[in-house]
Amino acid sequence: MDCIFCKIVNGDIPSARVYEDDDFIAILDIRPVNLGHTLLIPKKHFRNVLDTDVEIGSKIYPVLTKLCNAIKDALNCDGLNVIQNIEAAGGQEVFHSHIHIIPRYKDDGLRF
Ligand code: DGP
Repeated sequence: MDCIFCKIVNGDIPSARVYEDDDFIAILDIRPVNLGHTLLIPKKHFRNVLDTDVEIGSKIYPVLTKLCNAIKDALNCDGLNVIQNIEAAGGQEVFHSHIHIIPRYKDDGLRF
């Protein structure tokens, strides 16, 4: 399958990997909207939350909690956004499920 995130998961394309377990990787976004913008990516190929299987879905929240706390501690940010863009109309460009974790800083001016 010609999927850029499958290639990143498999190590065929380099990435700045900040987390890995049996089911997920987290990498730094190549087009960060803020310092520390991270993508949480299931290793298994899904399109987005609409077709994520129950087993992987049930594992996402604990990983998100771990990553959000680690990012907040490492960067001393004031808050975060956790976002999934779903389908082209929702802004999805890469059709392998992923969750954006975006550190937020007081008065950083970002609007979503
Ligand atoms: P979305 O619009 O939600 O599908 O976001 C896709 C994100 O993936 C976008 O913020 C840029 C990022 N991205 C695309 N290609 C690559 C890549 O090759 N490496 C990394 N690290 N990020 C990528």
